[in-house]
Amino acid sequence: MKLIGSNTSPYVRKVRAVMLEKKLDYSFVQEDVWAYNSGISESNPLGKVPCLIMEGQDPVFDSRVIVEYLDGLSPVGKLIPTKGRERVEVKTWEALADGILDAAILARLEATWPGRNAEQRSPAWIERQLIKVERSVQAMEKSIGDKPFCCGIYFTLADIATGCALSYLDFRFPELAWRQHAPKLNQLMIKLEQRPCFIETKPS
Ligand code: GSF
Repeated sequence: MKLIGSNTSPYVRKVRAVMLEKKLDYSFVQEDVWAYNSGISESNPLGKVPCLIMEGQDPVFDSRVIVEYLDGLSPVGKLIPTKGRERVEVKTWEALADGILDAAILARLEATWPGRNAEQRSPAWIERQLIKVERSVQAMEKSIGDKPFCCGIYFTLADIATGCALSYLDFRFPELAWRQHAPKLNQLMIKLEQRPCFIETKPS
């Protein structure tokens, strides 16, 4: 298996963390999707990473589809419950974590994408996205309560997705200081940061 991605993409990090938790072997092919000569669209017409390549099969994207596929490949370290309310809960946490990333990345691109000049950037749009981020972090804080992990006593994909999203905020939006406003999530994050799947995928 070949994973096309980058060290700094939080969606790619989620997939790499799942690979590590499930002890799956893969080769990591780094791709700068923002480079003018990027070849990513040959594998993913959306021009995005992560993208999973397996010989003789169509490429697989996006990160949610990839992690679901990987989790089904082996019973080792099951991360997504197979059915029922537990499954919906894990997938909803993942949707919220990915949604934080979608909003944060839209805000960042609005502020920094070199294809726009200063007059074309919209502070109102950036604010709209950052409100979503803050509201969602608060929703997570409320939802985790005193549970050791996002969905209860077991480590799941919800924790990986949440950890990747919160760590991205540390990396790109330190000024949001989310840890000060979400002490329970901070406790979770401290625990997650000690796991090899987070240590080995830290953005550089
Ligand atoms: C999002 C992937 C994505 O936006 C997923 O895989 O979960 N829903 C998708 N990837 C970014 C890299 S990053 O910001 O993490 C990407 O490839 N962007 C290139 C572009 O042209 O938007």
